[in-house]
Amino acid sequence: MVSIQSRWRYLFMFLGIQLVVMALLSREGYQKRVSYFIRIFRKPDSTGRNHTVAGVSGGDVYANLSHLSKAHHHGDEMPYCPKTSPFIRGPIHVSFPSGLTLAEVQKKNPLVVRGGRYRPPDCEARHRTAIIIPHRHREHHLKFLLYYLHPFLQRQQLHYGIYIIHQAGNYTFNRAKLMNVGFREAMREEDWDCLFFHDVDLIPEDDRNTYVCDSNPKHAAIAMDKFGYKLPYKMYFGGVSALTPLHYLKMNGFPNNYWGWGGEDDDIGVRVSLSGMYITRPSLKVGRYKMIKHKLDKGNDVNPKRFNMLAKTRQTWKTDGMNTAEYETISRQYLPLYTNITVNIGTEAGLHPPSPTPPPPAKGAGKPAVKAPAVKAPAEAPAKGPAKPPAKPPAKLKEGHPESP
Ligand code: UDH
Ligand code: MN
Repeated sequence: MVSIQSRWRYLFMFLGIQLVVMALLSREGYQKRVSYFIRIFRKPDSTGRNHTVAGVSGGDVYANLSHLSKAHHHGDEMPYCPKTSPFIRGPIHVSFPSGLTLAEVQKKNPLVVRGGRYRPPDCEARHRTAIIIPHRHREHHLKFLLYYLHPFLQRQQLHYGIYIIHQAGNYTFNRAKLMNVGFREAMREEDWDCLFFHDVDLIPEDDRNTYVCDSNPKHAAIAMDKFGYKLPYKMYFGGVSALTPLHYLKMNGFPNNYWGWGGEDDDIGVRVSLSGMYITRPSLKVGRYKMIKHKLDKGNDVNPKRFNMLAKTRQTWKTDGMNTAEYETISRQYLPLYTNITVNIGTEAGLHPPSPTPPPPAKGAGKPAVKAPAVKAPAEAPAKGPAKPPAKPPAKLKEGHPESP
């Protein structure tokens, strides 16, 4: 016979078990359980690298960074950072959760200061790297890039700054010219020893891909998911590349005349060899990137002149580039996670094409537009002249974007 007392006991036990099961199955509880199991499966070894099992690849880009905030060295006498950062771990897990906000990114990066600058708190960085990002209407991508890039660069113990070069207006996009703007505007602020020219939608997937310069221009984004993690063709130089100020000036920067999508990255690759340098690359294992999926933007139609222009790079590189980049800075904002430089780069017809309507007043800052100290008139697209008809890519330059229209 079961007493009344023990019946009550059974009833309470039953209810208790029910409650526990419900809590475990509730969304949050369930997620916590799952991430607990993922954590115990992913054991860092003595080198600090991630070993992943159960199909989970790559580590958390923020792992181990939090204790940095506590280690504050004061005074001038800081030791140099080690040659290889102890935070480097290898593969990084990249995904794009909905609902991420810039405020969250800011909170996760407490040591990043105004304008998106950072220095390691406990050692003197061996490298000063500026990241130059050409941008228009890609705020959604920018948010993810900042989420991953800040901790990625901190893992490498770099002194770094992030610059967004924002093309004002709706005229056709010009990626390469924005890079010239970025180069000049970044170098005006600090003595950067390396510049990373970086598409907004490419997320590095391995922190051994160090954002420092080589003795020659370096192409970093050699293994993108969209090309099956392979180099699409030998001369490819798009996505993410790294040059010292000397490399950049030696090749006269990037071309100013590629309006719209395509060709400018190949032109830049050709400039490297025309100026007596060569392209270096990390290994395929390390130079891995995920591209956030997107369509071709409005205002960035495929440039039909690109192959004709590419065929002439040998004749044009010295007279079209950094020495002829003309633009007007509209505003410069030192935001918490990056420096935003909004710029008028004009059109194919020049910086101030004759127009029947007066140009709109410069927005932002309220300060007068600062004219770049650039010199000559902008180099125009090759004059109409009797253009030769190679409407196809030069034999050696297979185009790098199979899925482009
Ligand atoms: N960019 C902008 N805004 C634009 C256009 C370009 O910010 O309107 C910048 C941005 O940094 C971007 C970079 O320029 O990452 C290069 O442009 P892209 O991303 O359009 O070039 P991509 O080679 O384009 O990635 C591939 C065409 C996509 C069509 C694929 C359909 N499946
Ligand atoms: Mn892209």
